[in-house]
Amino acid sequence: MKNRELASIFEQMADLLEILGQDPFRINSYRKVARIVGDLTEDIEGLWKQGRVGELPGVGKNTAGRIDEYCKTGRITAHQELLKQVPAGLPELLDISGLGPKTIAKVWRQLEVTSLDELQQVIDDGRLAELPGLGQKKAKQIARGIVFRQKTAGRTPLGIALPIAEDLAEQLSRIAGVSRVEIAGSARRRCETIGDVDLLVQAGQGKKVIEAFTKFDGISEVLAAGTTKASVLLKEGFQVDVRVVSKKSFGAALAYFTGSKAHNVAVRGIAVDKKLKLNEYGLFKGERRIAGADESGIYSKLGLDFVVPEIREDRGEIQAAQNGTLPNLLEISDIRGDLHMHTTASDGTTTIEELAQAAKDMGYEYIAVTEHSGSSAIAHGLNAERLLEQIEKVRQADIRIKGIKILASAEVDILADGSLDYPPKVLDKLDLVTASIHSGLAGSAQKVTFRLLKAMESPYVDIIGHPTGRLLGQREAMDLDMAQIIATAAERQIALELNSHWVRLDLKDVHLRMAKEHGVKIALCTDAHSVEDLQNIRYGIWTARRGWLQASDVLNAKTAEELVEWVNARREARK
Ligand code: DGT
Ligand code: CA
Ligand code: CA
Ligand code: ZN
Repeated sequence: MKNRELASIFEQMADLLEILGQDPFRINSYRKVARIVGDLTEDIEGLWKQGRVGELPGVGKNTAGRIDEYCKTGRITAHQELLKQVPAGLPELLDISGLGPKTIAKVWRQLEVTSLDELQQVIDDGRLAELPGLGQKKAKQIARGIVFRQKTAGRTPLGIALPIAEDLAEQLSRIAGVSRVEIAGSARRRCETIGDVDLLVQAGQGKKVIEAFTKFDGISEVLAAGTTKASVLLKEGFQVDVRVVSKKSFGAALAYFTGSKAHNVAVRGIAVDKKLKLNEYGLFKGERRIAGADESGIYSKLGLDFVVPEIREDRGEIQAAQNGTLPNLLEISDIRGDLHMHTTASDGTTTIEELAQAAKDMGYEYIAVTEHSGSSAIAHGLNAERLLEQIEKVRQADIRIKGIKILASAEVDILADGSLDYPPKVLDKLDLVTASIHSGLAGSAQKVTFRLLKAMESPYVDIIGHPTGRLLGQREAMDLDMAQIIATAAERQIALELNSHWVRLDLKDVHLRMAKEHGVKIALCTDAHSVEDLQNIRYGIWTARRGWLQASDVLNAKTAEELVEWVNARREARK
């Protein structure tokens, strides 16, 4: 689907217009189009072929013409023209968190900054901080944004890379002579971000597979192509490595290229201890191959229980596999409901009914509807009065829709001083309360940790939403004292969220494992803003497994009855 690329072109046009100080009306209209195209569940090219682009809300004649040009030629002239009006090094500055178009315009006009290097210079010599309206604090934030950008550059979120990898694997499997295709590498381990995608193909004739593969749509450059392997660059900007292997070595190659490298090294050490040799072709005793066609044969010949890809990180899994103590990891079927979702009442695009129906179709027993609270003005957060109306709507929907329990909940803002955005008597009307920080995330460790700890003192808070506030590749996690947060959550029996949207995955794997070890319950929620978003739960499941979570560690693996009991235990303590 081209939707994402088209959306980012419109987004960049809006940013460029803003840098150039042009018409706010046009800027807003481009941003709106970007959002609409980005949220679209249908393929924009498909709509275009059917002549239906004009039906999209907010798309006038002008915009429809630009979309038409893009679908025909892959580019938009107006976009190219705008790019010519700013120095070539400016657009990449937009990717730095804490640096928006208005500030970029300032540093360009007033300090003649035209590139990342020059931006770093004016930070270092203090001139950035001296700009009117900037200051030390903002300059520091931008400096951190640059470091963050450099750290994450070149890695793609799993939620972007995996659907593309799955599509490529599907196309590969349709090539004549191909009998098996697997995604390997970090994508198979379901890491939160992917350096490159590794695909493994089982086929007799490597050359033909490679020839067919390098002609796939969506490849912008063939970096290398031989008789058994190829590396290509996709238009999305990341690399894909394909390797063709024989049937008798497929399992050994899959194990090798799944990694992680640290896991492989440790497993090879066990082979050596047993006077065996392990490589990407098989497990060998002298010259004889004793395993290699499948991964399970290799683990079992080494005296290990099978280790699922998500935990192959050399974080204790090998010892557990030797001792027969590997955890029985969480599965999608363990999840009985989703406790974080937004409707049109705040910033979602769907209704309570649609969400409930979709959740029911997924086999869930319950959902909790959680709008934003008043201080999240951009997200149309609800003041107390509107929340009471929304609770009434939830109650009515719950009666109308059979077969699923709909809980009245809210995602309440944690304010600057750590207090909650609704008074106790309003919170008391909710079945469940999630509290989240949405502002001031760049504060010092002391400040942000204090805010969360303060919020956890409230007897009304059941879950802390997206605890660190990070957005993969866009915004750094809050500088929290995680050990203290986890200790307090354990003491007060408050659950921490694993926000399962692939751009958040917050908490992340290692923190989940810490939380589990301290007996803290984790709530796996999608933070859905549309019906489709409910499917993001799969990213949460994988991340939970990477954190060694079992069903017993998960709040929403409880039955509806058990969940209510869990909440009520805290309510009792309030009295
Ligand atoms: P990425 O691409 O950075 O997200 O991470 P991976 O894990 O996919 O790493 P990649 O693509 O460099 O290599 C794929 C797998 O191949 C890796 O997980 C383990 C294996 N591998 C690569 N290089 C080595 C190596 O030098 N030694 C061993 N034992 N395994 C390696
Ligand atoms: Ca890789
Ligand atoms: Ca690779
Ligand atoms: Zn939120």
